[in-house]
Amino acid sequence: MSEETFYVTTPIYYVNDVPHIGHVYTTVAADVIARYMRSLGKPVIFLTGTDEHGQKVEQAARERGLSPQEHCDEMVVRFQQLWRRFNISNDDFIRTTEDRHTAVVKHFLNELHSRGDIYRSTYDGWYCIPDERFWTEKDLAGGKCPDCGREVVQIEEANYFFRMSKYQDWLLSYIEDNPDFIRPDSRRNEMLGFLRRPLEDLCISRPKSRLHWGVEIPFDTDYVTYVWFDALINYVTAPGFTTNEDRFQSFWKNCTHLIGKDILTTHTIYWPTMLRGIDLAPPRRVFAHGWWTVEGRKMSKSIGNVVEPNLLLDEYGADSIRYFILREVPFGLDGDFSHAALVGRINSDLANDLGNLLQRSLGMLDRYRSGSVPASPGDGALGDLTRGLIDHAARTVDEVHGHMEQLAFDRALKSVWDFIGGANKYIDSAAPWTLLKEGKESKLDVVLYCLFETIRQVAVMICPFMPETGHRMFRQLGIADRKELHQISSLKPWGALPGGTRTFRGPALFPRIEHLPEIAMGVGEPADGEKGEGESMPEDEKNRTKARRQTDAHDDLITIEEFAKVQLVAGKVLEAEKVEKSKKLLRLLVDTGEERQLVAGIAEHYDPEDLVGKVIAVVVNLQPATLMGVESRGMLLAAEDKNGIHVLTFREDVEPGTRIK
Ligand code: ME8
Repeated sequence: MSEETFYVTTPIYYVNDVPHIGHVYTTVAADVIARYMRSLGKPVIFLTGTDEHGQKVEQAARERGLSPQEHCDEMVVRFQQLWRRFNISNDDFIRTTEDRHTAVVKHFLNELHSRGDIYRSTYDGWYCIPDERFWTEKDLAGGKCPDCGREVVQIEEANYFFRMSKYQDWLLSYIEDNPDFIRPDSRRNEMLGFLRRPLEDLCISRPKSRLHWGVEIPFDTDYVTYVWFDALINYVTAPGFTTNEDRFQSFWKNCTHLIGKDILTTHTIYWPTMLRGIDLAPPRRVFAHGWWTVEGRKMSKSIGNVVEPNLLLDEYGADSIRYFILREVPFGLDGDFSHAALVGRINSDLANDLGNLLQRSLGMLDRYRSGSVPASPGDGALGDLTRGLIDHAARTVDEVHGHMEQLAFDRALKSVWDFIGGANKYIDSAAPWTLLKEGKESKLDVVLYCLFETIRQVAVMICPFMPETGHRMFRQLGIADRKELHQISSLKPWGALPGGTRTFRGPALFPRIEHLPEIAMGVGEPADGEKGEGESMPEDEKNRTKARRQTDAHDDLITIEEFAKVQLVAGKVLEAEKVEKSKKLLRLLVDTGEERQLVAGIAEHYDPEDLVGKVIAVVVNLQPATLMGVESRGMLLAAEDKNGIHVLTFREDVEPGTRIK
């Protein structure tokens, strides 16, 4: 166990943005590494937040008739709520409009000014209004903004500048001497290349005649601070720079910034030189991950393919998405989000490999040992097969650790899944059913114990990635209250699971998904009347989408026998209530001849009280599913049109359980 601290940050997201899968990616990655480090016993700070100053915020607030602060206070909630739904365990959430932050920004400005590193001069050059960035003539790409490709305007105005150029040589040697500072290597090389050209000074002010919404420059109140200069400082504000020096010093030296590759220059050129200017060391590491596209295309509002994370959560739940985004693509490379790939991972990795290991093991323990884990076997009782499994466990713990230190999330998960595969093979080879038949009771005990210690080790290792699943597994293993058995630090030496633990069989962790859900349809097609940034959908993609829709609508005729497979009955609603923390879901208790719990996405259309006593139509032979942690055994029927959702009800008081044909 190490007392070494760990500090991880995400970018602070623009408060105006609608959170999407890209924001989810960085935040989930930071959450996973924070949870992993806590599980090792390290003191951790995990910081996320919002970037709230600047022209775009001022403008959006004006358009809504609100003050910029009121606008920010409303918008920030979308991020905070989404992070709760994704089980993000941030220790702090910083907003750049908070006093604790603006005070530190002013401290930076005063320090740099008094040291002569901030000076006033006239800026004569190009400016990208939407990006709020100055560019020199040689920066421009074909006369346009090199970052966003939009028009730039020429301006001449007096401003304040940070002497960034002074630190060029220092920064170059710092990056050369510290190969782990910028990760991955491709990004490090990119920045070394960037630094081969002369570094300009950085314009860090905006005159109030153009922009009010920012941190006022303390030594000239006609100006506010450039948003990026303000925003980067959040990373030292939160752990206590100038307010809690001890805490700040102990965490800052172990800071990892997770960012997307879009904001590499600000984090690895501006930021370390700003820190150097006031004698602070750079963060330990800046890791720039890759870019997500959706169904093969750039995410764009005009294409209409921005993946709305709340809809994904309703459909798949937090853990499946968390698993998918970190397993599918090596951290650092670009990735593509597609529903088909996500459903594929859920079915093969989660439902099949992991789900089956747990279900078949719990089933055997129930049948052979009434759900009680046998005592931990002594060393002498272990055969080669079991020794192989135990070695595999130890190897996996080490591999996962090595990968996590490098933020190689996909490899860490692959190691755990190799181990899960090993455990499934162990069952097949050890064949507990044969041991039972042959009366080899003590051998059977060894196999069952080792299987359950294996499952505990798997649960501990996947818990940072899939916290709900990890905790469900702990409950099923009967160790929900034994927090010390949930920690990575409890995996070595092997065998911490106590004999005599009583397990519980629950519903499948991840029910298989047989069809692509409705929200998967139509993704990638331009919204009516809109063209996607000059691109059009490739012909073969159009045809595939069309074919899929036609099949759904008309061609897929079924026989009466096939229809009869769906068991539809009348059910009387006994209870209805909102599912905690969910906007859309209601939990219903329905009498369908037996009491049955359903979860339905109708909370935005029905008051729970209005449903009680109604007789509705229910599919009762649907595989159970768990939504927001609540099990649903069946599905009610409803129609959705432009006015909302209408639950199908009977006018007459039909006897509950009556078959609908
Ligand atoms: O840049 N793929 O905020 P922002 C992967 N406020 N990651 C993506 C992504 C995509 N398609 N789209 C966004 C800002 N991201 C500044 C940051 S920090 C001091 C100030 C993620 O709201 C990725 O982490 O534009 C990227 O760096 C960040 O969102 C940009 O968020």
